[in-house]
Amino acid sequence: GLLIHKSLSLKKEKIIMSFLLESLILHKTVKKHYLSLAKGAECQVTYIWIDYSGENLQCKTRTLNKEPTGIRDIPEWSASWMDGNLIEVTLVPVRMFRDPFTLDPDKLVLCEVLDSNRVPMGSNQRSQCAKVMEEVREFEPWFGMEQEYILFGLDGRPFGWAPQGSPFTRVNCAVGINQVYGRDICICHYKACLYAGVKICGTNAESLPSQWEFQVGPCEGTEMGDHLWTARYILHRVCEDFGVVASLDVKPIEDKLDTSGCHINFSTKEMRSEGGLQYIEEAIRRLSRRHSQHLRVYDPHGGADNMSRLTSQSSSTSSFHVFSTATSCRNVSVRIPGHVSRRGCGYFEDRRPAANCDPYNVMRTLVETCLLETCEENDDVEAS
Ligand SMILES: *[C@@H]1O[C@H](CO)[C@@H](O)[C@H](O)[C@H]1NC(C)=O
Ligand SMILES: *[C@@H]1O[C@H](CO)[C@@H](O)[C@H](O)[C@H]1NC(C)=O
Ligand SMILES: CC(=O)N[C@H]1CO[C@H](CO)[C@@H](O)[C@@H]1O
Repeated sequence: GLLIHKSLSLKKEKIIMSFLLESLILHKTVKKHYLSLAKGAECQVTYIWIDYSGENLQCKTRTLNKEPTGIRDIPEWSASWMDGNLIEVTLVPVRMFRDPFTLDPDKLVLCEVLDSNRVPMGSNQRSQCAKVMEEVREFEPWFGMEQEYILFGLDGRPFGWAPQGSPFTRVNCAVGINQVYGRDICICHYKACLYAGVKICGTNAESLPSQWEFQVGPCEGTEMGDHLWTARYILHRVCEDFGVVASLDVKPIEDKLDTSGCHINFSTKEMRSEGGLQYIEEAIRRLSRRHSQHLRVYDPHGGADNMSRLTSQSSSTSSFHVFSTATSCRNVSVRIPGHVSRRGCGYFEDRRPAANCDPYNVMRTLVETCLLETCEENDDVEAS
């Protein structure tokens, strides 16, 4: 938020506030001049990493003398890590993208964060995920994820909403200025992701005005998490330019049923081949026995967010308490898309992950339950 000096009168506060808001979002055209300055041989590399909360991203930028041709050309770096104590950590580059903000040859590089013993910090779950993906490499696990988010103005209200709330009813994939707010952000984010090399595969307006979705995939193994986190970074940066905030909170608007999720599609080579439906059904059987274990890792607060999201009051979310599955149905935990059931092979969709989930945790747990662990009995005692 904005810090206003306490001793200012309310009126002055308001004037300064509106001045600050304007200076935050205006004059972006001025920036064009600086971005158009001739480039030398140097390359700006922006290091991106997941912070202690496991939800937010941080970044900082340095100059390299020449353009890196791959991840190996980008050196490790250090950063300070603040989670009550201030410690020094190491940033280890894991995946490189083109920088859609300062353009070629500049790069974005997603990093893992290691402590002084080179152990990943607790909120950095990528290496654990990578280990499991290595174990199941021969299954060729593919993922696709659908990130929902809600835009907020700097006044703290959903972007474009009147103080008394949104006058409009639920819409999905809607068109028209009276139905959707903030399409520019969706479009620019899409373009920026494509430029960067993020495997974004679509976008649409979601069920609340100012709620949007983008999809990333198909990605194999750990790549899924790398591309989704980078797409999130690009979203927050695009929003900075437009003077709005993208919230990945599960339920940022108290009095609305609408929530934001991050559905995940999953398949293996067997599921994608002829006769794959039986492997899909077996995976879903396994998932049904581990409902509460999965909910615990499907949001960053150990399951606390799922309660508010999976109310089963809305037509497109499922119950928090009971695992459910069906074909071409939106209000279930896990669904088999209609076209997959007709074709007899393909993938399934787990609709439970929260918008603020850590994709590395979600993918790892899916793979563990569906491909690695034997869970014959119903060990899901807590869900009932
Ligand atoms: C996931 O599957 C659903 C249902 O078939 C589809 O609509 C969606 O586009 C897929 N998303 C991704 C990211 O693969
Ligand atoms: C999903 O919605 C349909 C129709 O609204 C309803 O008949 C069905 O019981 C719901 N399923 C679950 C699992 O809540
Ligand atoms: C299984 C699970 O994750 N349950 C949690 C979901 O959210 C509620 C409410 O915060 C928690 O009490 C549960 O432990």
